Amino acid sequence: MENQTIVSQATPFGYSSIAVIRLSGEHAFLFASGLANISTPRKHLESVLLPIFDEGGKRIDSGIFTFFKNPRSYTGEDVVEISCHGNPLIVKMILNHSLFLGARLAEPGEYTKRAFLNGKMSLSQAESVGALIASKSKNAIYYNNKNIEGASTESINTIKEGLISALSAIEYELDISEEEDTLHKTVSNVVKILNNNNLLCRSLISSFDAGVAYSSGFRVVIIGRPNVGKSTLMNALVGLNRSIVSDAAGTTRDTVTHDLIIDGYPITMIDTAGVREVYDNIEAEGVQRTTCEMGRADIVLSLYSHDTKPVDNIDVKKQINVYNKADLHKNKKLSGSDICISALHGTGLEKLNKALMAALLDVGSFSGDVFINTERQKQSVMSCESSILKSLALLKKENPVVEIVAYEIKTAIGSLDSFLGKTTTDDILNKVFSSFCVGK
Ligand SMILES: Nc1nc2c(ncn2[C@@H]2O[C@H](COP(=O)(O)OP(=O)(O)O)[C@@H](O)[C@H]2O)c(=O)[nH]1
Ligand SMILES: [Mg+2]
Repeated sequence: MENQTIVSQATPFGYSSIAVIRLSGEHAFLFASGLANISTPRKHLESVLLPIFDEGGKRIDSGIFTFFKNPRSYTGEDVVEISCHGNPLIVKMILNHSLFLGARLAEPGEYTKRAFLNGKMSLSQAESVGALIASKSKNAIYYNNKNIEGASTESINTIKEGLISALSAIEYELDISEEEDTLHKTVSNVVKILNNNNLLCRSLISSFDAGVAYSSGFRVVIIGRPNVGKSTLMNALVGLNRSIVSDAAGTTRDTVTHDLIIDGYPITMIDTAGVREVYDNIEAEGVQRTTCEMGRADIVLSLYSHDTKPVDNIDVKKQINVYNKADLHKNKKLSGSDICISALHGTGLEKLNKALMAALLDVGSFSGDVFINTERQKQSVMSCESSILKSLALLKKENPVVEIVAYEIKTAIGSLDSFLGKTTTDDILNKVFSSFCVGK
């Protein structure tokens, strides 16, 4: 039963001044009335303080009930939000009473899924709601809000309108016109439209890395031989005594992470056990974790010192070699872009931060103002672009087969529809919404 009334806590589990429980579906008003033991029907946007009872009729709390009449609610269905006291047991009792009345617990992302299915938002807008909740930087919050308001949906619709006009020009050619010179004119017109829309697709595709970087941040991993000063550098960069520093090799056995924000970008700094020969299973696991972190890293800081070399030949996106303990051996000649620091004394860290940001911004720089940030969205725009490029290649030929061009443009339009969620399969929808938290 897809439209069964659902219920769940909308706020995180735990003790707090208030907790919010949300009911959505055909019987939301009825069940809310059952919880409060009232019979009067409520109006849209009515907020009222009511007692709350358990299913045995015993009073357990009181709370503010806010009623949203369909379709003017988040999900497009009747919705009631109940703000009660933030006691997990009270919340559980209210949920139990709702289940007793006939509601069922909401699945992760089910409210937003219903909003999408009821036409309250496109699939990319729904994804932006998830991304907004997960945003780790101010910039991510700004642009996810733009997308919830429809920025990326609008860009996609602009491309779609262009493609539809190209398609109708071609179909007109196929249906009606039989004159050679109008074909020539149509082709040059369509090529212009396709080139323009290809640029728009490119811009969206290139926004992806920056979008992900703003949302989830960058992973910066510190590696190097034992005792080279990795943990000391970690502590100096995050400004905290986060990792244990010791002159005994093998002190850091696990990876230690810390989140910070540099220039608006969220950065997860990761101190590792480093790269070395191992003597026991725990150390082996530590080194294994280092390798795993290097695979996920956006930037690797490879630390070395007067008596060691940077760990090289690693398959990473970007690496900055950092010469540490410069206070001990000041006159070491460094190669090209290496940065010289003393993690212990804090010298050279500003230069290192600058180099780090320059490298990160190179990974994530994008000057546009509309971002896409899910792999699904990127794949849709990429397949649209690929169909546009195929159409353009066909139109370059002396006697283009316009039927095939029409087919390719239709395929491109189909890819945009899947971006918006108009032609998306249940499997993909389930995947999108299952990554949400329960209650959203
Ligand atoms: N003189 C000097 N000693 C350092 C510097 N950085 C770290 N050390 C020392 O090197 C030893 C190992 O440091 P640690 O950060 O634990 O190295 P890790 O094994 O790479 O994490 C400690 O005794 C640190 O105090 C530095 O810039 N100069
Ligand atoms: Mg260490």
